Amino acid sequence: MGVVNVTPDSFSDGGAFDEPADAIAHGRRLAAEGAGILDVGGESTRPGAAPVPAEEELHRVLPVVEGLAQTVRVSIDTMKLAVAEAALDAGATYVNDVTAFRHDPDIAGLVADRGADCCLMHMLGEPRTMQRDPRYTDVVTEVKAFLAARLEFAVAAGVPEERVQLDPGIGFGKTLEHNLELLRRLDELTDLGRPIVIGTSRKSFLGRITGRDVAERVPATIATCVMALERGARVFRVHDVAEVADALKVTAATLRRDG
Ligand code: HH2
Repeated sequence: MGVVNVTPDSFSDGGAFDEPADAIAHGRRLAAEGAGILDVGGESTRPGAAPVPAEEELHRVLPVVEGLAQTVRVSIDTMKLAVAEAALDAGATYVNDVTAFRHDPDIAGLVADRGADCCLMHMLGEPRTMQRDPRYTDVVTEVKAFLAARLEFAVAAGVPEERVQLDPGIGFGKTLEHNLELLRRLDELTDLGRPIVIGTSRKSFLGRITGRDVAERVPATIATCVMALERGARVFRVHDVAEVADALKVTAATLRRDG
């Protein structure tokens, strides 16, 4: 899953693809590099990010979804019903909701009606405040129980289970230790029976360990993706598709030989 942020303030590529034509060209490049799906987002969820009104978010993402969906599978990264609906109308076929249908529970019915796929992600709190002293008794058990409950909610709203993917939400209301523990024990989430999505790309915990700035975190991102594949993750939400795709191909080929 390649990241196409159409935001002025995303933590790693904010402002890089403000013009629809630039974002479309970037998305096409990521698809050529091996992304099977492009995740288009118009609202940053970085810690402390300001919420964006639906009209502004729509204005940012719609031309990009339209421009990409003719040739590539497109996911809309949003927590808003109006944005999800317009993006599906414009050709997107997947809704990536970092609130797992809690912000706008009606997105579940929309996804069900349209036969779309979705990703439900764990987050403790909300982006504005989530990094203020997050606490868990056991982060993996709590994230797993949350994802099981949100899967149940989606299915009760009519979304077929096969359409749902689940994401532990690396960096969303988690300390460095919580992120590392989730990665180390990621295999425990595979009993949920749904594909696991993982988003570590260029995130700040990698900078904390390596001392690197955002643009220099590709090797660190690769290390996490390789470990996550080995522990059962199936979708990798990344900015640097070519580099990660090579690493995953080699990892997958090696694991196949093993088994
Ligand atoms: N991470 C970000 C945004 N959306 N969606 C899922 N499913 N999983 C993630 O880990 C995830 C996500 C944050 O990354 P980015 O889009 O690069 O930054 P920003 O939120 O600042 O736009």
